[in-house]
Amino acid sequence: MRRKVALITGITGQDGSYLAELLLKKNYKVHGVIRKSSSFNTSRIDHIYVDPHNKTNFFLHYGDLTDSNSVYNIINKIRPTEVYNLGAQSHVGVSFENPEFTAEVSGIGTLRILEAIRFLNMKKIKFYQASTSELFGETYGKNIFNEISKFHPKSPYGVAKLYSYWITSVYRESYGLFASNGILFNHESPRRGETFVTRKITRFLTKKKLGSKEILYLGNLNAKRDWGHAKDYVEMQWRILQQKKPDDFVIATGKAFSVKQFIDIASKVLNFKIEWKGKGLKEQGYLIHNNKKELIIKIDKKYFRPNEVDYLKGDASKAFKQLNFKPKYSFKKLVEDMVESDLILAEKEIH
Ligand code: NAP
Ligand code: G4F
Repeated sequence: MRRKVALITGITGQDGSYLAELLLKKNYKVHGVIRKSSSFNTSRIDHIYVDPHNKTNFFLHYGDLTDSNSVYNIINKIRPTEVYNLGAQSHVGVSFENPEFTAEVSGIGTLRILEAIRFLNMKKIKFYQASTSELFGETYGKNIFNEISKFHPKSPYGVAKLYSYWITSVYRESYGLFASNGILFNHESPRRGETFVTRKITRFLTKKKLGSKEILYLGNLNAKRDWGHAKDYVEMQWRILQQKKPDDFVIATGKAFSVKQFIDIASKVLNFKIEWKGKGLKEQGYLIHNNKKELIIKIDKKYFRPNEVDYLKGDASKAFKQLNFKPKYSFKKLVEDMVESDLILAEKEIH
């Protein structure tokens, strides 16, 4: 049997880096697409990179999801057995500022891969699409979303991902491709990008622990998300492609916490106590320590989105049953992992 060869778009991102580690452990040959950048953008994968002049199972290729030729050429050259399309402009807030770019990368980018697979007649490739809980936006009376819930995206990012979701399904039905969607709810880790809210919080609080004088400016504190750990979730991405038939799966923890609750729990890990005062744009967070009160969290309107998904909680019953999904990280363990890792980082930065 031919050795498994994976191609990962978005390998330099949070999920791409964990997935590459997982597949290397499973003895895959792993190829990743990286974008040309004027500064280094490989910090999450530097530890697994080996100069290709030496023996390695890990290879990087310059390419871009906006460039059909690069997508086609890479797939033609590598002839992967599995393709994980994790590449995206993945920031919901930024998608309101760069809607067209977001559509090109997070929407049409998926079509470019599927078309390359079709043109090359590589029907044995298994294709994974990184779909998202941002496809949902309205509860329609239910307080939990699963594979048959109604979609109602609320951002240019959500709409781009909706296109990707459906084009994946259409290529599965029309051309018999093994093409599956993982509808993943928010997942975080110490490798989460620093402009996403969880990492923004853990970076801030850990620096505060070491005496920083900064103030944290945030947007909607009351939004609720179903937060899991990226390490648990990339394992499910792999399992989705190991199924006998292509299919779509929700991956979620089934619990939702607000941004404010995330702050409270992260603070507790650091033996901090936060007192909240005021409401709406005037809400403020005070750090209570040594009988002193320090104002450390304020609201800034600029972090509110023109349209917001207020609430997301997923029902992953199908994945529990068919993928044997058993997350190792609880919400508390996830927050602890992020805080502990950022504390080490903050200590390094000080010295
Ligand atoms: P991430 O950390 O933002 O990583 C995104 C990756 O996409 C990076 O490697 C980035 O490269 C790459 N990329 C951006 N534009 C590209 C382009 N034009 N061509 C090729 N690659 C491009 O995202 P993540 O959190 O790992 O998420 C992985 C995937 O899952 C994304 O598609 C995301 O939308 C989706 N998703 C994420 C979550 C979540 O909670 N994390 C939930 C559901 C779905 P650079 O490093 O060069 O920027
Ligand atoms: O951390 P966030 O930016 O993640 P968001 O918008 O939920 O999107 C992430 O999860 C999606 C899955 O549901 C992925 F598809 C997507 O790629 C991305 O990984 O924001 C979480 C919540 C939002 O309600 C936001 O309005 O936190 C709120 N928030 C409040 N203050 C903030 C801030 N978000 C950010 N980024 N920055 C703030 O200062």
